[in-house]
Amino acid sequence: MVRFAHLADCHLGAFGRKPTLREYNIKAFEKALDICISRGVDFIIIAGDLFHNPLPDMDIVNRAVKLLMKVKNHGINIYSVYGSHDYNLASASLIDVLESAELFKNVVNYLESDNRLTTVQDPTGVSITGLSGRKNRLEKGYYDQLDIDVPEGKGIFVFHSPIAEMQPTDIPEKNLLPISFLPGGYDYYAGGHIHRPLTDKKDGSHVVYPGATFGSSYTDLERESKRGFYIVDDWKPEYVPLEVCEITRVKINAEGHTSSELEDILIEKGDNNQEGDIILLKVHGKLIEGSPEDIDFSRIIRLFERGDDATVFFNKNSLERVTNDKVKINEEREDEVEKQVIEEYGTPEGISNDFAADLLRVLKSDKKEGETTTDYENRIWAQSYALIEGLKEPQIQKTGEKKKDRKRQQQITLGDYAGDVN
Ligand SMILES: [Mn+2]
Repeated sequence: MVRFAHLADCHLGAFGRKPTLREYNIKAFEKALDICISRGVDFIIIAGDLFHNPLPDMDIVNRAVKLLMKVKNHGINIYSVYGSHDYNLASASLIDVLESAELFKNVVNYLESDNRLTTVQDPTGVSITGLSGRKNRLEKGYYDQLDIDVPEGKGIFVFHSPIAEMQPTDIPEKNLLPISFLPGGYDYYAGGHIHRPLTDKKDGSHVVYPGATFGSSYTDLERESKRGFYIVDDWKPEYVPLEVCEITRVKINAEGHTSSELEDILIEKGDNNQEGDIILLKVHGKLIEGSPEDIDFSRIIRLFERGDDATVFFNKNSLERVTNDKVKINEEREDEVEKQVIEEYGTPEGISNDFAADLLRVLKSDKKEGETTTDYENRIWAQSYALIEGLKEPQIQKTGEKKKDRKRQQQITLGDYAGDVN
């Protein structure tokens, strides 16, 4: 009777800007491997995205190598495919280095010349093969014309792609693969990529996503309630939850309150809250008077942090200011409408209406076709700063230092919400 573990989407090194979360993430991985050892699994499958980046921090690499070494010393083999995050087109990924060190085996043996996929055999006799996930679903072409040696004995197919029939509707994803793309004849399909535990069947065999061991983004923490992996005993998958910290959601509705009332509510909540290692603090709704800018949010975040006891993710994206219904719009062209609204509301001292209109134009520009998120963010920053430099405001001008600091802070905020890709 074969017993194996199926993990995916560990994203080691994720939350690079929040050290406590990066630590929870690797702790979850460590816990998973410890459970695998204590449950006496024959082998472990990691279905992609072991690391968050192809070339992670050496500190994370060092930790991961020690953990993988521990598993190897217990005589447990690890089999893996690339995820969309650990694939590096330009050069070798860390995954390749770890494979060379025989810490695990990449099961993808794909001969591009004849689209042939061969298998690796574990000492238990189980055959394992698979295909890696690629950014933008580039792997789809491989599935299209796959020629595969279906194993005679028991076999596992490992993949890192979203299956259309299983993709949850609340997780946005493009380029899904139909379940029919998976080659037939296997006893278990070990999936990765979707950060939520899901099971389905293909020709009577289980098709499984274990979800993330911890998660890799703010969205994962907020949207997903389950973190863990599967242990498959005699081909029956059993979900093993991983709990390394307490995640607390605090949701505050600003509806019907003034900005100063909202500030009092938040201070009281922050003062009294004793729960949570991670706090997802969300403020939403429409103020009846005042503006979000009146509120000292950094003080409130510090209260929720209780010294260094908790890590706070603060989201006020859906908090709305009081709107002034009196602006009458006579224009039809978008830029004219904006110009009129800016004139009506006015701008802070030292900021001209033209500057406000120019900055608005830069900030709302869309990502261009083929532009990466990083390039897009860099372009918006460069254009915004070019405008700000042009202001010639003394307090902005003198500040090489301050500017850098501000940029860093902004990037932290962006980083928390950007890159919510699986
Ligand atoms: Mn992933």
